[in-house]
Amino acid sequence: MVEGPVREDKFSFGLWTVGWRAADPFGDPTRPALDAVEAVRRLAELGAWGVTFHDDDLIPFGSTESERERRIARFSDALAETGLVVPMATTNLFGHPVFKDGALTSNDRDVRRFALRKVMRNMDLAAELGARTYVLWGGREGSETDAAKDVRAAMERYREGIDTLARYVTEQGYDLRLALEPKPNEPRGDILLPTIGHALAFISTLEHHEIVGVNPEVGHEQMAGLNFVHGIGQALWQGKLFHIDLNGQHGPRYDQDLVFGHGDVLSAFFLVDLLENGGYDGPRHFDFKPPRTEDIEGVWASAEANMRSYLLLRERARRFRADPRVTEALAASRVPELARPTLAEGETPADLRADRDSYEDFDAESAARRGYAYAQLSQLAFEHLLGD
Ligand code: GLT
Ligand code: MN
Ligand code: MN
Repeated sequence: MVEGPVREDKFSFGLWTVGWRAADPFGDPTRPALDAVEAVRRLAELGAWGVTFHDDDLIPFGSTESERERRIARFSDALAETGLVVPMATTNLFGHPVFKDGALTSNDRDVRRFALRKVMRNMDLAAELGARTYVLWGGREGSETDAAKDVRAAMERYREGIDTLARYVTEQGYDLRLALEPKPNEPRGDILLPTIGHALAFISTLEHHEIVGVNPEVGHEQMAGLNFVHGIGQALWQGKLFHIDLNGQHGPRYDQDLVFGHGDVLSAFFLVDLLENGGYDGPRHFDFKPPRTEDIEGVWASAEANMRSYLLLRERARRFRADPRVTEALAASRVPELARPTLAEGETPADLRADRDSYEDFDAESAARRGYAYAQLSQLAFEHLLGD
């Protein structure tokens, strides 16, 4: 049994997750609309710490100014009543048909300008509500045919768009950082910035790169057959893990958005171990879809399941790290040795070249015979995961 969740765990949920009405490309919604105030209250009762939203989750597209204000006021009151915070906000740049060819990279310049304004408007609200991260998921930035998109021009417009928004944030004095969310495909046949690696490379080209990072989602990397833990490791190493979307996925197929851990559970174990020990102290944000089969009680059961899965994995990861057999196995596998620089302090390439031990007198055959003992180590992790 695990205790919690408590606010300090920093669990957050998108309004669009528990509020998903479960319409899919083949069927109608199976659940009624969920009021944002009700979502805030139930999430707080379950022990969540934060709630996140798209502009259109809170204020339907096309609402009048007075309707907008009314909805924001109700939402703010619910936050004050429950103590829930808004750590992150984002923009819906994919739902309305105007975005059918994308937003920041639509071929239509008017659409690109409209998209920037839509983001700016919600950034004002995000800052007002105290958010520290602004997510940009470019779900419609892409194409179905390579004839339609000049990718080099699209990247240029993407760069212009993100830099314009980063500049806006800076000039407004908002304490907000931008986090780009990669995804390989769906809803577009191919989406630009499909993986963490693409996004990191893109960010390095930005003028305002220091306030732009990534918001990787478990299932999105796994849809592309990639190792999520490795992607997160690299994002952390580059100081770019600004936010994270936790969920579950069974390998390359459509985006399942399952409950966290309910996919590749071994990867989820190593992910939690990395987040807990790798210097990440941001939100543990769940971007899942309560299954279409569930009624509203099932929605709350699945929301709770995300947090319980995380806590269980965290407890297993802690036991793994505290186990003396693991310390021994890590040493036998020479895992700590990787932290040691390959060159000695002050050693130059010329010094290395002159070091006979490293090459001329190196016994490659005997080094090749040394095993890495990963089998024992990996089984220890597996057994800790199963609670043994
Ligand atoms: C959409 C998408 C998610 C993104 C959200 C942010 S919207 O639900 O599937 O992965 O995180 O725009
Ligand atoms: Mn997501
Ligand atoms: Mn997803």
